[in-house]
Amino acid sequence: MDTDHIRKAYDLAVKAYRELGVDVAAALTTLDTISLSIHCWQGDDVGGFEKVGKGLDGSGLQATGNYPGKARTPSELRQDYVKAFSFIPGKHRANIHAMYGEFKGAVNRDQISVEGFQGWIDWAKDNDLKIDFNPTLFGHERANSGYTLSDKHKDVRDFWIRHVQCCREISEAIGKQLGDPCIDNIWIPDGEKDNPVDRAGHRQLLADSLDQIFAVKRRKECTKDFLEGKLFGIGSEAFVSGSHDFYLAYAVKNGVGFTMDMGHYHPTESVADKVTAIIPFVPELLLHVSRGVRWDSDHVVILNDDLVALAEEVVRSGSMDKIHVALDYFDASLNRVGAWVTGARATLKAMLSALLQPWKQLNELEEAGRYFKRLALLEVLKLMPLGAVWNFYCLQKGVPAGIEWIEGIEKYEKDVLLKRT
Ligand code: RNT
Ligand code: ZN
Repeated sequence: MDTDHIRKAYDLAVKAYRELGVDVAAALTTLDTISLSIHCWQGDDVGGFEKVGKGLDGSGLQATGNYPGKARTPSELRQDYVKAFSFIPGKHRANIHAMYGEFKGAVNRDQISVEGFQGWIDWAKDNDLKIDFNPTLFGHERANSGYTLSDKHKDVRDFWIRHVQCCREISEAIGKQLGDPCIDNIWIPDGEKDNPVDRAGHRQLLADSLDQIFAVKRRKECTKDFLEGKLFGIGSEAFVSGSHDFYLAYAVKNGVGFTMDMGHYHPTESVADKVTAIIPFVPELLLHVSRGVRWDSDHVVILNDDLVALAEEVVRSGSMDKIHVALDYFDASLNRVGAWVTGARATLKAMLSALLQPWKQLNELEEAGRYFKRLALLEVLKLMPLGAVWNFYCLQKGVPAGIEWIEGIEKYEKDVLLKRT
């Protein structure tokens, strides 16, 4: 895109926003502080690199599609990741899962240690990235019952408690080496296809497992724990031990971070509305930005109303410093690197659109009961030149502004991805 044209359009946009009382430069400065945690699992359809313990995947995580070119090795995944980062303006984070460790021999999940992640850490250092982490409690023979931390069998629970402990230690080591707290997000698949008679029993066991896990203290400047609930999964339609309510109560009581995934609620429920309901009562909030189509389908994130509403609530909450934004989706039916970039750019655009609102003025109208003007102004905002500001931001950050990034992805597909057979 013509850079002169981008600058001219930006200058006009700045003036147009100024008329509404919006400081565009200030919005861009804030946008620059937003660091998205970008999920490695979009790159290989939630595969991982393990050599041991593979079990049924009862997790309900379905990456559908068989588009060619998926990353098969750690180096391919990291190469694709770096390519994706090159099209996303700003400084972002890599979010990896325990199953992406690189171990010399067969190391089971209750034995993993930071050595298996040194390749990731060194890569992060080379690319000036920070890392977040997730224990992997699915796709393993010890999870074949459909339960892990809330299984009725002590040996199964103990195995997974050990795994989560290893992961918290790894997260701490990652955070220490990279000089930035590594977010450790715990999600478990536990649940049942049909109605269990003992919901209480599973939930008591889950609380007990978590108590054991968090009894070990980790350095807050190196790692932070988060808990992610869910409504249902494939094979856990009737019951999920770690539901939203369960973890919310647990997180509030125990001062643990809380995660909300946009795909983990009833389709008419607004995750955006939950932000300010929860943020005062938990230490920090992690958002998994996803797109459910009819169900928790984890489609590639796009700039839609749900995403904009979420971004608005994050910005308006006045607690941006307590909110972390991560991406979580996996689509195997199209170019995976392009999927990463599409979702990341959409999320940043949503944030920018929220930052470009005259919040103070809207709030004054609200307090004065001038609801017509509030409504009308919000409608006017929808057609403001957001794209011109976005293009300028990309230019400033040295990433393609217009459609060039799409061509960049297609070139990478031709030169690299389609050569993987
Ligand atoms: C699953 C959760 C969880 C996973 C990742 C891979 O429903 O959303 O966050 O997507 O751990
Ligand atoms: Zn999630």
